[in-house]
Amino acid sequence: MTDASRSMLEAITTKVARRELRVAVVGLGYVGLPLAARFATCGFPVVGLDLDARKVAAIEAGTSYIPDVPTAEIAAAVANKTLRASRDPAVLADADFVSVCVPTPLSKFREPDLSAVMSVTESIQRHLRRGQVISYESTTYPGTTDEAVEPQLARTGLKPGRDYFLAFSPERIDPGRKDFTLKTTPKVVGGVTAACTEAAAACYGAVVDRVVRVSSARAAEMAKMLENTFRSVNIGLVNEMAIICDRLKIPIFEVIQAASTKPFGFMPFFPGPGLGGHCLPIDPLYLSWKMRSLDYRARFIEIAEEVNRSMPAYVVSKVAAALNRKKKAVNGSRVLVLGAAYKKDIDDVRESPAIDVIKQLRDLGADVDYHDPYIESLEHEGLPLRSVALDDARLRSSDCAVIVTDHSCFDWARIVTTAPIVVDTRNATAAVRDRGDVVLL
Ligand code: SAJ
Repeated sequence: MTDASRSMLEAITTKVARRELRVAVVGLGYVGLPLAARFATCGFPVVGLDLDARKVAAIEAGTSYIPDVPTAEIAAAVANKTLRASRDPAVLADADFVSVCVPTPLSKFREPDLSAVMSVTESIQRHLRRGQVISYESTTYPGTTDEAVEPQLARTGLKPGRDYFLAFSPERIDPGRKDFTLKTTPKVVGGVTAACTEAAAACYGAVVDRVVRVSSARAAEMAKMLENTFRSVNIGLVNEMAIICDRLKIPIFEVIQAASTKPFGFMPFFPGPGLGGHCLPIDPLYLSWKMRSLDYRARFIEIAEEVNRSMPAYVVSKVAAALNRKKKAVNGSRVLVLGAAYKKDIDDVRESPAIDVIKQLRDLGADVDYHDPYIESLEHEGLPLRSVALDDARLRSSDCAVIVTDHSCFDWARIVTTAPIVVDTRNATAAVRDRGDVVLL
C-alpha cells in the first residue's frame, strides 16, 4: 500500500471513528433504504439518491415505504438531519462513501441487464474525487466491478487504490426476516485492491456486527452467486425428487422429514410450484450467462432452471389428474388458486409461479379465480385479476382448490373440509389432510 493510499485510508477511518463519514446510498429500495436508515441511525450524515420522486418525497416527509424500515426511524433521522433524500446526482460529490443498491434484473432475452448499474456509474464518474469509497451491492456476475465499472470510472484518470477506493459487497437483505437484520448479518466485502477492501470494510464496519473480507471484488461477487445458486439448484433437486417420488408413489414430504433427522450432512429444501422472487430465478442466470461468454456451460444452473420452470406445468397436471378422477375436464372447471405471492406471508408476486399456474389453467379452458390476502390484484396478460373473497360458497362451488402459497393466515381445516378437491403444492394441509380429498405434489 503506498503512502498516498495509507493516508487516504486513515482519512476514512478517522471520519468513521468521528461519525463524520458522509454517506450516499444510491437506490432506495428494499436494500438501499435499510442501509441509509442504518447509517443515519448510527449518527452518520446520509443522503439517499433515487430517480423516483415519490421515494424522495416520502423520505423528505419522514415516512418509510419499506415494511422492514419503521417510519419512526426515518422520521427521527430526517428530523435530526442525519438523513435526507435527493434526485440530484450532484450530491455524490460531497460523499465520502457511496453505496450502489440498484436493481440488476434480466432483460427480455433473460440476459443480465446492467443498465441501472452503468447509469449510476456514469453519475459517480462525473462526481468522483480523490479519497472516496465506492461500493456496489447489486447482485451481479463475477468480474462486473473489475471489467465494467472500473473502466468507466477510469475515464476520470483516477485509479482505484491510489486515488479512490472501489469494492463490491453483496446485499443480503431478506425482506420480512426477523431473525437476522442488516446489523447482524455478516457483510462480505471485496476490494479491487487490498486498500480498497480495508476502506470499504471500515465503512461497513460502522454499521454491521461482522465484516468478512475477501481477496477481491470478484470473490465477493462470486460469494453471492454461490449463495443463491446453492438455493436454486437444491430447490431444483428437491422438485425433481418430488416428481420421482410421485412416480414411485412415495410421499416426498415424509421422505424429506425423515432425511432431515440426519443431524449432519443434510439440509432440507421443499418442493413447490416453482421458483419465484427477485433473487433466485435471476441471480444464477447472471453466472451462467457469464460462463457462456467464456465458452463454458454451467450445467447445474441450467438443469435447475429447467426443472424449476417446469413446476407450474407439473402442478397443472396434478390438477388435471385430480379433476379427471372426478370425471371432470380442466376445460370448464372452476379452479380456485390459493396464494399468489412468490412465498408465504409476503406481498411480492415477482416471478411468482402462481401467475404461470393461473395462465396455464386458463389456457386449458378452466375458469380460474385466485385469493391472496396480500395481493389485491395482479396483471395477467393485460387483464388485471383481482383477489376474490375466500368464503365457503366459493370454496364449495369450486371444482378444485390449488394451494400455491401457504400463507400462515389460511384456515386449512376449513379449506380441506369445504372444497371438493384440494391440490396442495406446499404440504400446508399436513395436519388436516384426512378430513378431505387432498392431493399432494
Ligand atoms: N422455495 C422452494 N423450496 C424451498 C425454498 C424456497 O420452492 O425449499 C421457493 C420459494 O417458494 C420461492 C423461491 O423458492 O418461490 C425463493 O425462495 P427463497 O426462500 O429463496 O426466498 P427469496 O427469493 O426471498 O430469497 C432470499 C434471498 N436473499 C438474498 O438474496 C439476500 C436468499 O439468499 C435467502 O437465502 C432467502 O431469501 C431466504 O433464505 O429467505
